[in-house]
Amino acid sequence: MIRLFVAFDLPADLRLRLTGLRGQVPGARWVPAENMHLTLRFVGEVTESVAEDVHDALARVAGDPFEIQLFGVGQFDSRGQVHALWAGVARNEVLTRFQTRIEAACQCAGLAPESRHFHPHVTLARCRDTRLARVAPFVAVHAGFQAAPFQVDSFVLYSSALGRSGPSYISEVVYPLGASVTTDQD
Ligand code: 3AM
Repeated sequence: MIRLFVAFDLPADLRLRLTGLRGQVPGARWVPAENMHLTLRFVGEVTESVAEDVHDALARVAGDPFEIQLFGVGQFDSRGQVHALWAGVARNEVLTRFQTRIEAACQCAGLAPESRHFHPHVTLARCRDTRLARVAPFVAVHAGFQAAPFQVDSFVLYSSALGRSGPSYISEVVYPLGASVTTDQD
């Protein structure tokens, strides 16, 4: 079995800038710069055979490079407990359409539809035992966060290994955007 997800990689200077947002938040474990990405689809644990089908479907996703801008910060929470802190993404219809194509490709490969609404973000920290009120200062301080737009010209199929010191991600396949799509008939 292999644990997979699909994401956009981020430029190194942007990841460095995001590490500058770290602050005093009780219970926050900050994501190392090399692990930062913008998730498009969590695939989960699949067999090698399903992984091949996902790869084949992703290889057929066409699209041109486009720009993304990170904007604002926020948190995922439920019942007053915060699970993650994130940097948000400025409203972007191209990104929304692109993610829909990734979702369609994953379903073509036999995956169950993702039930959760796509909320584009870059996770900055995962939190444990962090009450909502404790992240309010962090969110207030960085409410105006805005990064320079960057161009995405590829997307990545990552594998994820869960270790004791946190997950480590390996870039399994990079799919360029704007390149002509090849098929078995070519
Ligand atoms: O870094 P982010 O948050 O964008 O949260 C996990 C991470 O995305 C997400 O997949 C990415 C790589 O681990 N993830 C992990 N487990 C998940 C699950 N069961 C999940 N997303 C949805 N459902």
